[in-house]
Amino acid sequence: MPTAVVTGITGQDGSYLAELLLKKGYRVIGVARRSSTVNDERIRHLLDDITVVQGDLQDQGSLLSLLEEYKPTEVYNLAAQSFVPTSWSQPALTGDVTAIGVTRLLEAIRFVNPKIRFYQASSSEMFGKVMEVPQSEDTPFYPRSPYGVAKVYGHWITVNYRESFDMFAASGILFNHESPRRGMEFVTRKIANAVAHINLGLAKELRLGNLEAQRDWGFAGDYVEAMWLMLQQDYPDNYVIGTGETHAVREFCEIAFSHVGLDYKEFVVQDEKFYRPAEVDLLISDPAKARNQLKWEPSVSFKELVTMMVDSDLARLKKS
Ligand code: NAP
Ligand code: G4F
Repeated sequence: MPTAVVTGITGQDGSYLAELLLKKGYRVIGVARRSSTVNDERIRHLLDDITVVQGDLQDQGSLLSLLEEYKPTEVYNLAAQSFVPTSWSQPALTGDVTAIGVTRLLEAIRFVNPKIRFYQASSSEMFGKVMEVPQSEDTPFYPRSPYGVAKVYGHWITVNYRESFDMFAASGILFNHESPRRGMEFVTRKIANAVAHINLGLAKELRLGNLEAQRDWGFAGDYVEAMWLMLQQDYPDNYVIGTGETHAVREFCEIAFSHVGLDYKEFVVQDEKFYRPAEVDLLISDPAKARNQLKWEPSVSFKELVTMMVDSDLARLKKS
């Protein structure tokens, strides 16, 4: 039975990846940082099947000892301070976790067993103020937030350990991927949750920032399959993962509200508070390499994603 270590197990992607790896017959070791309250909402249904161990990307020793104890063949680094606005209010923490944390994990692998295959969760935020449209593995980076800057470091240190130490270190440059398990502060979940509240008479408006920003949005469940595929290749590489389509935040609102028979214009209020110091205006992937080499394709359309998220929040609220 192969063993995989997944950092960020309590996050959106950690939960989907754990489900996928269990289905494929892995022993899954999830790494969670210590907190004063239980934070296992997304993985509660998996707790009988996975092992959750304490570890923190800010603590080198914890990473070394968990690799020594569980002897994985694959490590997926999904942990990060991943919310872009927080990276302006906590830039040093974001750098320590999202950038230097990658080095700590790579160092732990190098010391314990350099044959371990490593996946780094890189991001389309690295393209930032885009240098070409669409964005591929060869597009130069121009990050626009401390988060984007930290991810560029994480990407290059992964490439550097591949080249310096011949380690199997892959970097997945994933475009935005969403699901009913997305954190509430990200725009898609914020919209889906607000639509459900408004539809049930529990809220009257939705305050948002820039409605014109465009993103290449896919379904998180599809994207974790690409992570796994990257570690099954003969050689480690960089891969762009996205749908190849882009949509504005405004379109997400339009579809989400109209799904419950409402007009978003009557409920959405633009609020300066949610604008960013520097915006990423347009992201759209060129996923040709993933399609050709990994044989990876997304299975959920934009409209299906929006309606899945609204339906899920409606069902959750009705139940509670
Ligand atoms: P998420 O839901 O925010 O999950 C982040 C995870 O990292 C959580 O489990 C969090 O733990 C953990 N974490 C934070 N700081 C940590 C630390 N110091 N030590 C150990 N764990 C720590 O993010 P996601 O959407 O699943 O994304 C997974 C990864 O992909 C992230 O690296 C993200 O930056 C990257 N990414 C995401 C997208 C996307 O669209 N979702 C696109 C490209 C790249 P707590 O639960 O305790 O907070
Ligand atoms: O949902 P968002 O916060 O995601 P963002 O900034 O694109 O980052 C996400 O995707 C990245 C991949 O490209 C990941 F690496 C990262 O970890 C994260 O998962 O915002 C999307 C867009 C932005 O342009 C933002 O300005 O939505 C716009 N927006 C408009 N109003 C808003 C809001 N975003 C948020 N969070 N809240 C608003 O009220």
